[in-house]
Amino acid sequence: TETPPDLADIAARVAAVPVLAERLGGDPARWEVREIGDGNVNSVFSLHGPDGAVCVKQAPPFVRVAGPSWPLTPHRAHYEHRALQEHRRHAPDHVPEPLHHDPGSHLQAIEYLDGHVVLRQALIAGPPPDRLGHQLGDYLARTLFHTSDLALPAHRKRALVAEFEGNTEMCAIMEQMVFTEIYHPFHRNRWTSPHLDADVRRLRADTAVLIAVARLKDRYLTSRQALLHGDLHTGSIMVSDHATHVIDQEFACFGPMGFDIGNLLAHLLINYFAATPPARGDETAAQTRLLETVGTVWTVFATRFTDLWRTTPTGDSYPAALFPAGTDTLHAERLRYLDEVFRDTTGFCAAEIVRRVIGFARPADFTTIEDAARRATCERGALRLARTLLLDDHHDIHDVIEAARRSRHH
Ligand code: SR1
Ligand code: MG
Repeated sequence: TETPPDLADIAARVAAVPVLAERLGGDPARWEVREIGDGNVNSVFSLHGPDGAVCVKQAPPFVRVAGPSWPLTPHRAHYEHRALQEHRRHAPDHVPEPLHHDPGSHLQAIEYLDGHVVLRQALIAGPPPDRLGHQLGDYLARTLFHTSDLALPAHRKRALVAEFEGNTEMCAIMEQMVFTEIYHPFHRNRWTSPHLDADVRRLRADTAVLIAVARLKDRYLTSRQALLHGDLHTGSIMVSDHATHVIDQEFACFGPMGFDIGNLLAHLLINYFAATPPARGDETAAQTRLLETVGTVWTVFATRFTDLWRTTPTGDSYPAALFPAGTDTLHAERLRYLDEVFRDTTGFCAAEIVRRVIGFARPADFTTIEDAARRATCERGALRLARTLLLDDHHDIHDVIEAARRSRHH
């Protein structure tokens, strides 16, 4: 009963914006318009003309996959556009160019990423691209450092925080979906039943788990550490042979850096568990590469972030008047800061894994496994990892990688 998208209307709206019409060239009646989105929330189109292409996103006043029965603010398009602008400024190699935003129709146009595919699909089909871990570690370091109090003067930071506080409806989705509704009976939950029924019951009855997750929710609600992407899963990342671009910033808000990093690691690890063979077996080459990528994301993030802090400490929290750039006075303090980000990262990684097994938005890595018993085996391994990440200390990223291996073999 879904209404087919009005492709002619999309073309007409684009034709009315000179900068877009020029980019495409030729007669708008002859542009090739296709719906290309497969995300949960928005409709996405590509438009090709003789001179070029653009990507167009339209935010209907509801959740795309659910339809009008699940209303959702279309103003999410505004926050996505603003986050694209802010993040693009700091990581131009990894964020597509925002070209246009029409607040009236909640329509945005973004650079068309030629030759790219969605990372989740690439990982379901094969190993991670070689440079993925470096590129995403670099993206995270740049976007998170430059939107934090380490880089921004306080007045600018407060203004940005105030601006993104308006994205409340989108944050509320995360607050509910990630930290709350999966831990009690809720009509949108949909785990692999009956295979995982006992696992879900056990998790919900575990007070230590519930407290650990509530602590993370409190952190998501109260921290304004940096401007987050807010939904950094592998469906929000496009890759080509050489490049990696991050899209879909509609959940952008200020929050703890570990929320973005943990989300990304969760989805790399979900793919690792989804490839679990039915019987106990060695890791495949693709799985080994995934774990290496997990390690690289964190180490590149931590190294670049430290370099940025050392060389461009332009923010107000550790004033340059007291801690001049290029000195080593803050060496131990930087390690402590990153330790805290790492603790957040492992926690949010765990929370994201759990919600993707039990909740509404289950990832294709798992759902494309047709055999329910086999799917449950993969998902159970992921839940095992999440539980240990929530409850036990993990000193560094190698501990996390070893915990993933143990959880798969259990
Ligand atoms: C209603 S939105 C469902 C999920 O899809 C998005 O990608 C977010 O992760 C959200 O939780
Ligand atoms: Mg999305």
